[in-house]
Amino acid sequence: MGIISRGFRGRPRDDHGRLPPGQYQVHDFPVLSAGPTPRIEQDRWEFAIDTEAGQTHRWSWQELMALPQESPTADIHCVTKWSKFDTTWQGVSLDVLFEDVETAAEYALVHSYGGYTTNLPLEDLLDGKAWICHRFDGEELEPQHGGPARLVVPHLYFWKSAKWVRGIRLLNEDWPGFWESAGYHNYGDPWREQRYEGD
Ligand SMILES: Nc1nc2c(c(=O)[nH]1)N[C@H]1C(S)=C(S)[C@@H](COP(=O)(O)O)O[C@H]1N2
Ligand SMILES: [Mo]
Repeated sequence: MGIISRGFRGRPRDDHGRLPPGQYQVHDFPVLSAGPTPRIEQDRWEFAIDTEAGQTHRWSWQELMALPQESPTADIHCVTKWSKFDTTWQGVSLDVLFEDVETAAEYALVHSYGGYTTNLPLEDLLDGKAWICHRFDGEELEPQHGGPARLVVPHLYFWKSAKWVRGIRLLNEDWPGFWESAGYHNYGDPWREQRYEGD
C-alpha cells in the first residue's frame, strides 16, 4: 500500500465549513414525512406547553400571532444527508413561549398533530435556539412542510423540527420520540454526526 496524503484524499471544505460531516447541499426543499399530512385549520389550531407539575399553558392561533415575531435564517441538516443553507423563517421564539412557564424539568417531548413525537433537552429549545414557525421564505408555511406551524430547531438534525406541532410536554426523565425509539440518535447533533444510536 502506498502512502496517500490525507490532504490529497480529503474533500475541500464546503462553503467555508458550513456543511456538517457526511452531508451534501441541496437547493430544493425536500419533503420528509413519516405519514400523511394532517390538515389543521388555523381556528382549530392550538399549541400547549404541559409542565411536569401538571400546569398547562395554551395559545390559540390569534394569540401566537399577537406575540413578538422573529425572522431567523438558518442552515438545516436532515439525517438522510441533505443540508439546505440560509432557510428563512418567521415565527415565535420558544423563549417567548416559556416566559411564564415555571419548570424544573430538563427534558422536552414535542408532539404533533398526526401523532409524531420527538425529544430533546429543554435547554436546546431555549436561548434563541428554537422557534414555532408559521412562515417560510416569506410565504405561509405549506402543509407538507408543517403548516400551519412547526418547530424549527436548526442546530440539531431536522427530524427534531416537528411539523404540525401541537405541544411540548416537560419531563423530569427523558422519553424517546418517534425516530429516537426507532434506532436514531437520542440527541442528533449534525456536527458530531449523531445519526444513529451509538454514534
Ligand atoms: N410531524 C412530523 N414532523 C416531522 C417529520 C414527520 O414525519 N412528522 N419528519 C421530520 C424529518 S425526518 C425531517 S428531515 C423534517 C423534514 O421537514 P420538511 O418535510 O419540511 O423538509 O421534518 C421532521 N419533522
Ligand atoms: Mo429527516
